[in-house]
Amino acid sequence: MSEPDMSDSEKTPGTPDPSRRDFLKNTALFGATVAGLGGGLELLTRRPGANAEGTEDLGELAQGRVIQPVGPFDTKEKVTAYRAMTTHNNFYELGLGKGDPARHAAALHTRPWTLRIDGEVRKPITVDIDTLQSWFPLEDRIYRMRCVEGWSMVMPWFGFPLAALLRRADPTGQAKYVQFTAVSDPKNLPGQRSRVLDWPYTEGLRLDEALHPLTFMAVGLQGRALLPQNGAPLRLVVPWKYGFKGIKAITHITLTRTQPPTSWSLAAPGEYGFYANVNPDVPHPRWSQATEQRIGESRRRPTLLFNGYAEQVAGLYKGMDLRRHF
Ligand SMILES: Nc1nc2c(c(=O)[nH]1)N[C@H]1C(S)=C(S)[C@@H](COP(=O)(O)O)O[C@H]1N2
Ligand SMILES: [Mo]
Repeated sequence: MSEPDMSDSEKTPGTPDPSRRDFLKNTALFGATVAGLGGGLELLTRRPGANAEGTEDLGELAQGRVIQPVGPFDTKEKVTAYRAMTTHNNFYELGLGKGDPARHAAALHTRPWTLRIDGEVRKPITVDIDTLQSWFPLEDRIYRMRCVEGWSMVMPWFGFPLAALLRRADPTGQAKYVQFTAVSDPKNLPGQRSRVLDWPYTEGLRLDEALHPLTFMAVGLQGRALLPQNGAPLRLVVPWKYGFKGIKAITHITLTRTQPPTSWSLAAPGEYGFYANVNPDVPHPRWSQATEQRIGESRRRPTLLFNGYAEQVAGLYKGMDLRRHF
């Protein structure tokens, strides 16, 4: 990964035209009321314009709905503009440039989609994505998101805690880690024809990290179905870690006894560790991590330990040398 191209932050648009608000109100879903109601996501994914191919005009539709910080984990910081969240992306399967994932969104075929959960579990799962979404009450989570390259956003995810899914598979006493694997479709995904990474993209967490209540599976963003560029139809969100841990387009989850390999630490072990906890005091070998560019802001801001979630997660790393386990 390279340092950010700051010209991208110039593309962040302002607030959408208020005259569109009523239209948006009438067509978009309100997550708080959807939570717990079966079929909510079905509506969400079938809403015209919110198709999985990402062919809609994002400028026109701008925002799905205004998400209010109501939950205990929600940040009250200003949510990043929807257009920026959906046009400034890292998703190497769809290309290396920040604008490539949105441009090549149609290359990611998100239906049909099957998720498999196996390994150290008593109840392996093979499930269609639409069925999976109906299993859980869906909730909003407004999280800070910090890329290892030095830029950040505030993103209003919609989905369910990973812990709820893992409990359903009933991990054995031997399970210590969780490995995630992303889509493999070299025929259609332009990035998978290049050798930048060893495909498919893979990531991992320690089981206690995976079960932490902050760890989230997103199926939506700002009240709308996740677009391909953001990792449709299912992506991981671990807000206290660098963004590359948040693997997109997941097809396989396997619980393991030993620490799984991860794409970026295989590609550059000296630069990207397994833990990847956001830490202003542990520089990347090629740049400082002390500050970050919040997309849409003019000035860099200080980076926070564990991306501001230290109170919730510092206990997971008690006694660990965070410089060694970067
Ligand atoms: N499958 C896959 N997941 C991925 C990536 C990728 O290249 N492939 N990039 C990661 C990186 S580096 C970041 S910063 C985040 C970006 O998420 P966003 O584009 O939704 O902001 O996705 C992560 N998940
Ligand atoms: Mo990233």
